[in-house]
Amino acid sequence: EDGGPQPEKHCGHGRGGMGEEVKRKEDQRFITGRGNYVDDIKKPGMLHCEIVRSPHAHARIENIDKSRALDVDGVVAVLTAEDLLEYDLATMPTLMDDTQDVLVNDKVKFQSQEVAAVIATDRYTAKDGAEKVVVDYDVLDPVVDAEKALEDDAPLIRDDIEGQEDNHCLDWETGDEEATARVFDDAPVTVKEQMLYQRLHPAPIETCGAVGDFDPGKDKLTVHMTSQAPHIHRTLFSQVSGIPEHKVRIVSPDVGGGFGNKVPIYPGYVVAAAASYVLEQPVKWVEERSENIQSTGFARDYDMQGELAATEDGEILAVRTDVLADHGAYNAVAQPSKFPAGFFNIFTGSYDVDTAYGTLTAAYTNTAPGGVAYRCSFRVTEAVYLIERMVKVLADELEMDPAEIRRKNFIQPDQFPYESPTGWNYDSGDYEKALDLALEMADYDDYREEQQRRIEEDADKLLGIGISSFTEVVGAGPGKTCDIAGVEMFDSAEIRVHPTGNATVRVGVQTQGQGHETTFAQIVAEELGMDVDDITVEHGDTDTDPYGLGTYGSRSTPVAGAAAAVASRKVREKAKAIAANELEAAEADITWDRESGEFHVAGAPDRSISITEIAAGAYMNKPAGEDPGLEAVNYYDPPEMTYPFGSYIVIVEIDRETGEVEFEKFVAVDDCGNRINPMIIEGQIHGGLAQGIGTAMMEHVTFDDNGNVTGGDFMNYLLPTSMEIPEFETGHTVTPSPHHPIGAKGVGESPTVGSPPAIVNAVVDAMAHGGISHVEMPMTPDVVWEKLDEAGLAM
Ligand code: PCD
Repeated sequence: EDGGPQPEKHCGHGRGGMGEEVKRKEDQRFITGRGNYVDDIKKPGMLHCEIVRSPHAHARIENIDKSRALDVDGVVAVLTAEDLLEYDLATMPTLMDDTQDVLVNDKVKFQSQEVAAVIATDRYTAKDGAEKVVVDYDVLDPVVDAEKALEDDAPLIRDDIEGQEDNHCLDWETGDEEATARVFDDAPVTVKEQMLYQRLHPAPIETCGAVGDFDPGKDKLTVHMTSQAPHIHRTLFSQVSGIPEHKVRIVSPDVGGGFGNKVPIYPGYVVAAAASYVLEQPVKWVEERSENIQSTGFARDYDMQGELAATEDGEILAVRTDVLADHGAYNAVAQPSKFPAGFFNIFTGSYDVDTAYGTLTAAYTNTAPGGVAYRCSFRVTEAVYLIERMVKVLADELEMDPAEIRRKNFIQPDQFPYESPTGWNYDSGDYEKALDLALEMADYDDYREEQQRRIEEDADKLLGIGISSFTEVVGAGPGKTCDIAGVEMFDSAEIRVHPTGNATVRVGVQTQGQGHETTFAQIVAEELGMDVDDITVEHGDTDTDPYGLGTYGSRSTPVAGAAAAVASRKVREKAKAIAANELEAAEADITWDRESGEFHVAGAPDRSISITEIAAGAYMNKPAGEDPGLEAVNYYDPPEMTYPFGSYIVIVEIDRETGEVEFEKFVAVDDCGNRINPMIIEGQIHGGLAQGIGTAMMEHVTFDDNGNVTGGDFMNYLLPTSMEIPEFETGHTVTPSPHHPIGAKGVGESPTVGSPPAIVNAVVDAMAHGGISHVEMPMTPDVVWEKLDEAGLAM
């Protein structure tokens, strides 16, 4: 073994391997309009499905009258829970083992919940039919606020759960309560802050959709669907429908963005599949934008109390937190089943803190179910927000520089592997190096002076500087601790080198825009010395791809990427025997040279051969005793997760007259270990930072007291556009993961996780001299102006 690519040295063998900025193979198809998304799929005889949704957030269904809908010319069927009951499909399990109605049987629990489905010859007719379904509701009082939901007189939402007497969903705790209390009692300094991580909605360009296609001839159900996790969806579809798993095929074609929104199974998918089974014709269901925002998995909605105990000179002694979580009408959070609060335990962040304790209470409310990991490895976003905000609160309390206080508390490079007080094993890190680079790129000292000058001169615009030095945790498994619906979280890759010297790679993960068709080919190109153009990557079809757990939680590189490297090395091992045969040398004398990507005969450098050249040998001239063929598969169970990190510095200007916040400078330094494709990484960082800005400045799903979603469309749920996005300055350091075969960590979510606290810290920083310690997200101008006013800084 040659030890794999080395940090910073893996660039440029010129074959499109590790570290090269290979242009994205898939973009040829996307930019010429040849992508193939679910809504592009057309089948002979295909019908269309439209879902009738409840206008009420909480109501009992008294009657559903289908007759007028069935009278519409072109309407083929109207399905209700009663129809689905016959096939035992009226309910489905959530990823957290709760039971959710596919179509409401008795009681509606959130606005826009699925009540009936109209199937027609085209989409418009289906919509006309849906408007003619008459549903009689007995409207009940809703509760859309987690705190109110837990009050004694709150209406009971889950009367379908036996023994459930209130809206309490679950309790969770981590760390050492007593030890933490002792540290807080004796600590010279303590700080406390209450902060809401507001309800957000991932907003992929493509909404959710499916084409159910039951083939009665083969007794086989194919579902083309917008899925981030096709294999696990196949297993669940089989379990729920009773159709044997080998008779179920899930195809995830091109997916127009996932962001965690396409991890759960939604009623619409099940309805399309069930309808095609019942009607024996393909049925397409594609959601509209407001249906997506109002009924599919939301994210965040954590109301957090943060506390730090520290010494006078800023050494953090303990962290404590208490969270109230809104889980919506069902417990449908999308995270490994043993982690009811996701990876929130990691709330001690990048800091070497001995003692920590956290509690969480979750409530049911009359809102859409969710708690999906929106560009977030299972609640790490909330955890990072908590600790990075609290460090700023402490710095202000102690009048210390926020960079200095971070430096003082960082876990040091020689402490890795590091075990956190809540039991998490960080693989590697060099936090100070990333922070120093970010400070330098941001001209930190100059801006501090400028900030002071503006305060002294009572300038119209305040300057604020925010820092976030986050640590992420991505790449779930290992299987022993992480599973989805019981299936352990491993991933896979299969490589077939064909006789003419090119290869097909199939992976268990599923790209939604991340560029896997390019980066997985790069991993294999690096390991096999092949040209990246000679490698095709396939994914998203459970009939042909090896089983994998899917793409979310930035796990593709850490897990399937590792599988691709290991499978490549298996191929290389077999190729070695063929190389020996071709070069007429003993196998023991053959060595692999990463630089040239060829096998050499030891001591005779002119006698060399590439895998492309010997592929034919595997089929036409195989050595005695070897099996024909040149392929390998690997199922990779990661020994640990990977811990990417970074330091972001945001400099804002705040208009004291309007409360408007403008970005003056936005610096992002990321470390994701060895980098496969720096250009793709930069794209990932830009996209994630834009979403972080949306989070901090604009996005919020809101409800009125009647349970109406008031932030349920793009008029009211504000997404950032290019107008709101500043220039980003990106930088990187490289600290390889010691346990990953190519030393890589995930990176896709880092920018969304790391940036909101940096932005809020910057806005708070601008007003800190007025005594402001916190500003709630989204920081719209009115919110900021109120704070300016409170601080006596408004003009
Ligand atoms: N990379 C490189 N290197 C390294 C790492 C990484 O190169 N070191 C790259 C890869 O290969 C890819 C990317 O980058 O391509 C990413 O990766 P990762 O980190 O591994 O991740 P993934 O798994 O692949 O993915 C996932 C993510 C997530 S999670 C999200 S949200 C988002 C991101 O991804 N999404 C999306 N990004 C994106 N992009 C796009 N375009 N679209 C989308 O949708 Mo979740 O949990 O689901 O919430």
